[in-house]
Amino acid sequence: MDDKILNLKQKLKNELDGIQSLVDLDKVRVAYLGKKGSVTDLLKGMKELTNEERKEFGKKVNELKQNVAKSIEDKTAELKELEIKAEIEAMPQFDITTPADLTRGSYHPITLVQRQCETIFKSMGFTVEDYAEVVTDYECFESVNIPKHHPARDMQDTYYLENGQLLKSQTSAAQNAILRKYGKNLKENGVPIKAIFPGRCFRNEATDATHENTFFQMEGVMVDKDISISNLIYFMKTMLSEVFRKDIKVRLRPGFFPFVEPGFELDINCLICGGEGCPSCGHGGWLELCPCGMIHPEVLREGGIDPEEYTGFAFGLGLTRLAMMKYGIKDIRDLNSGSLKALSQFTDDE
Ligand code: FA5
Repeated sequence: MDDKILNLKQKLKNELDGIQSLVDLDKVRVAYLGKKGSVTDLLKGMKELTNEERKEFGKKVNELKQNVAKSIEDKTAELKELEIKAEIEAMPQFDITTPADLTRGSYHPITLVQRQCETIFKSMGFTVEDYAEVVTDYECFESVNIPKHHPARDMQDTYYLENGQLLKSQTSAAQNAILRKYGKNLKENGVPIKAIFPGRCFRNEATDATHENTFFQMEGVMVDKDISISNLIYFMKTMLSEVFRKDIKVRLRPGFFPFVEPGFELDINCLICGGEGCPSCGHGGWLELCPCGMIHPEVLREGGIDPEEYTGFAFGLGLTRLAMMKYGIKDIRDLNSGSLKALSQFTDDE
């Protein structure tokens, strides 16, 4: 019997020496320690032994079992280490003496302009609000006085989702929520509503140098007693002179939006061509930048605010177009191009 044990030990050693993979090693484990394995097999011969011999032999088989398990364990560790070494060797080699590339990322021009606008409006007491991109028909249209089938909907070719919601086509979609959020403080404590809400908008547009299907707007509202067009013009002027820090020509002309009355279009003289006319301004010399107006009484009422007592203004600044004018970007499509060469050259001038 002792010979059998010795033979098994020697056999196992030889086999382990030749093993190269963990899969093969597991086969050896089963062959020795499994239910029908060689070590378990040794116990079958015990019937012929005397009690005393059986005790002695049982002890030896147990020792052998532990021995085999330990050898397999050691071999497993050895193979795992070899595997890791092979993985490391297969990895691409780095030359640690190469100087580091310290080029830093940069903010997208729209982010830069948005942050500038936020800083300007915050300094004038406005809060900055965030709003969803997927909204309901009520939020985007009905709450701002554009009922179903109103022709003004044709101006915004909207992406509807199968569940009836839609991708926000204008930041005005947040107006009702803002009026409701701050209306209580206005009515109970006399604190004016002053908020801006930048956001991404989506329209099914035929794209050109000034139109994208995905673009940014920044909405702003102010509601209090006795708010008038003069307040609106003051805030628009302040914002533009802070953003551009130079004299720019703007013009205000009548514009129709169902949620303002009266409504205006605020255009900026094209800074790419100086007003001569070019593809960046649709050859008109002026670029529609920031429609605005006095909030329609229906919109105030729908937001829970009494239009007999309060008035307010709203504007919808085209942030993407503002970035174009501020940084001299001729084609709006460059802004969504993802081209680092085109987009990484702008910095914050604050
Ligand atoms: C609106 O979206 C109104 N909600 C704005 C408004 C708010 C009016 C509050 C009155 C009071 P309009 O569709 O004109 O209006 O878009 C506003 C601005 O967003 C435009 O002047 C333009 O600067 C920008 N804009 C509109 N469509 C696009 C587009 N496809 N690509 C890039 N910019 C666009």
